[in-house]
Amino acid sequence: METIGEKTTTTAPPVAELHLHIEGTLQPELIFSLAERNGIDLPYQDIDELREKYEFRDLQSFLDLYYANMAVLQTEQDFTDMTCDYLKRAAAGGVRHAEIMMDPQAHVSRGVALETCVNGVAKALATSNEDFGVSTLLIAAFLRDMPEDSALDVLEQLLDMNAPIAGIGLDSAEVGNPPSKFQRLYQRAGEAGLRRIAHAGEEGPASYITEALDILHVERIDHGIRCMEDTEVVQRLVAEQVPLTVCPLSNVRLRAVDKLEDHPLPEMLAIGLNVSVNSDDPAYFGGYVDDNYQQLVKVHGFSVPEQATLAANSIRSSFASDERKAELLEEVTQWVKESLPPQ
Ligand code: ES4
Ligand code: ZN
Repeated sequence: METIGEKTTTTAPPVAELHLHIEGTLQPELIFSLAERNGIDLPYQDIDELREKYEFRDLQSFLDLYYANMAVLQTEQDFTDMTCDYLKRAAAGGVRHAEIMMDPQAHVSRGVALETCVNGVAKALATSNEDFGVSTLLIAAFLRDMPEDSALDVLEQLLDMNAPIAGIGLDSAEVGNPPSKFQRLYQRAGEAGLRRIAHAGEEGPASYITEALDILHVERIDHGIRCMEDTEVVQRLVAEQVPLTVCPLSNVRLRAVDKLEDHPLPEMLAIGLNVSVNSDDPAYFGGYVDDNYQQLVKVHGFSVPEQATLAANSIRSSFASDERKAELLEEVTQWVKESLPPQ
């Protein structure tokens, strides 16, 4: 705890970041420097003109810009640089473990080799502990607005090349692309011993959450906020303590909720859902995990114990080893001691 003048501030707790798209960490400055390095013409004059595009109406309007900006990622080094930038910034904001999604199909479909994108990200992750004090693992996310056969093809290639992936995820345009479309993909991933997660209930209905659990056999739901529209789904998620990786600033920017004041996270926490706080695409949504915590504290008045519960949920819901989880849970206990005012 720091005291600045009259004001008492707490730093964000040590956390596991469980919902992060590495391509969503591409900052405008890096977009411009990679464009120059790779001789790519951007359809924006300067960083300010690019920033003007960061007003999103919905998920699709964001995805259009997110995929367009990936054009600057060409070489293995580009992917490594982007990943190192994220790790450095995340570590400064209290992230101690990160489970990082990447979208291989978004790169292969524009002519970048699978090895280039996977090896580039994996290279930064291989030394993340030594370099930044962040343990990491990689999750290959598949684009639900593409055919299942494309995902199956890329998964087979990832397995053939022995890619260092711990699991698979499902992202991109949700409505009209239900989890059931990917039954064979998740079956194959399960047979290959991979962990399974999926976005559900971000823009799509609560029934997609149920499908992801029952048809895809996922261990975590990314977002899941629309569970709140169905009491039976909520009861099940509470009973089974299914982890929901919530991204408050993302939900506001993509207009899933009107403003942070209206976000369901406080109620979700109060009724015993297993929720954590994550950044999703921090370069696009105005903040990293610590920024999400800071704004939640400001707008919803989350207490130190409430923040500690969110942090502990993130660690327990991660795919880290039991030893690593114990170590990080101890750090949360320490953070609580340092953050509570002296008795
Ligand atoms: C995403 Cl916020 C969000 N939702 C779905 N897919 C995504 N890919 C990157 N960010
Ligand atoms: Zn996401």
